[in-house]
Amino acid sequence: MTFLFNSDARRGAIFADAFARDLPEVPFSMDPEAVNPDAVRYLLTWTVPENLPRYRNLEIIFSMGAGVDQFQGAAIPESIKIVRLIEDGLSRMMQEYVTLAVLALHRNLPRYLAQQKRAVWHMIDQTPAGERRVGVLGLGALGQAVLERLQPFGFLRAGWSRSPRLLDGVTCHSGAGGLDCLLAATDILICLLPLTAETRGILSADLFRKLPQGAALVHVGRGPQLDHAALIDALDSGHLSGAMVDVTDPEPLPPGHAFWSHPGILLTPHVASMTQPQLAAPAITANIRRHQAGLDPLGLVDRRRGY
Ligand code: NDP
Ligand code: OXD
Repeated sequence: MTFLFNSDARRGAIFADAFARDLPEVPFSMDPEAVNPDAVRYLLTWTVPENLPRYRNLEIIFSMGAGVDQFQGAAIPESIKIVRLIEDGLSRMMQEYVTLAVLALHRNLPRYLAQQKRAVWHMIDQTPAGERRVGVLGLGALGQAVLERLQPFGFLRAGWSRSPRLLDGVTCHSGAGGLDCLLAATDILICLLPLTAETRGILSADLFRKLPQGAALVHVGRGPQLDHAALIDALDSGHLSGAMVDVTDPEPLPPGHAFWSHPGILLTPHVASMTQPQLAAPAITANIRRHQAGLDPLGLVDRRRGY
C-alpha cells in the first residue's frame, strides 16, 4: 500500500516527514518509476498523470488544492475517490486575502491609487461598514471562513449556495432564484464558487447588471467563471467601481491584456490561498486514517455535482 506524491521535491520532503511520523505503515514515494504500480493506493497530484491506468489498485486521488476542476474531463474510473483539500491553512490564507480585498474596495483603494498616479489629493465620501453589503457566491469551506472573518468589521453579510444554508448573522440565499436576490442587495461581491458546467461564465454582463450601481467584485474562484470583457465594460461604464481579481483565464494573462493596466482592477497572480505542505500533509494523513476506518474522507467530491 503506497502513497505516491506527484509534486515538487521541496514539498515532497515535508510530506515524507509527515508520513514517517503520522502514518509510518503507508510507504511514501515521490518516484513513479521506482514504485510498484500495483501497490499505489493513494495519489496526491494537481493534475491527472497520463499514465493513471497503470495504478490499477488506486483508491483515492487527493487534489493538491481546494479546487478539483483540473480533473474534469480526465478518464478517472468511478471506483476512484476524488478528494479536495480542506485544511485550516488554506482557509486562513483565503480569509486574509478576501479581507484585504474587501477593505481595499470598501475604502476606495483603486480610486486613491489612480489619484496618486495623477498627483490628485481628493477625499471620496466614505460609506460606513455597517451600510456596506458584502455577498459571497459559494458558502462552502472557504466562503463560510471568509464570512466569519469579515464579521467584526460590521459589514452586512449575505451568501449564495446551491442548497439552502443557515449561517449565524448571514442572509443566506440558494438556487437560481436566490441569486438575483443576493445580487440586488450586494455592494461587494466575492466569488468563491468551484468551477463546474453551471458556474463557468457566471460573472457575466448579465450578472453585473443585476448588481447595484457602484458595486465591486472580488474574484477568487476560477478564471473561466469571469467574462473579462464584461468586467472591463462594467468598470468603464461606471456601473462597477472596482475589482480585485486573483484568477483569470488564461493564467498567466498575456502581455497587453487590459487587466494589467486597468485603473479599476487590482490584480494578483492566483495567490489568494496557497497550499502549505506543513499544514496540508497532516490533513492528508488524517484523511487516510478516516478512509482506512471506513469513513468518507473529508472533501470527498461528488462526481455528479463536479465539486
Ligand atoms: P466547497 O466545495 O466547500 O464549496 C463550494 C460552494 O459553492 C458550496 O457552498 C456550493 O453549494 C456552492 N456552489 C457550487 N456550485 C453552485 C451553483 N451552481 N450554484 C450555487 N452555489 C454553488 O469549496 P471551497 O469553499 O473549499 O472552495 C471554493 C473554490 O475556491 C474552489 O473550488 C476553488 O475554485 C477556489 N479556490 C481558489 C483559490 C485561490 O487561490 N484563488 C484557493 C483555493 C480555492 P452547496 O453548499 O449547496 O454545495
Ligand atoms: C486551490 C488553489 O484550489 O490554489 O487550492 O486555487
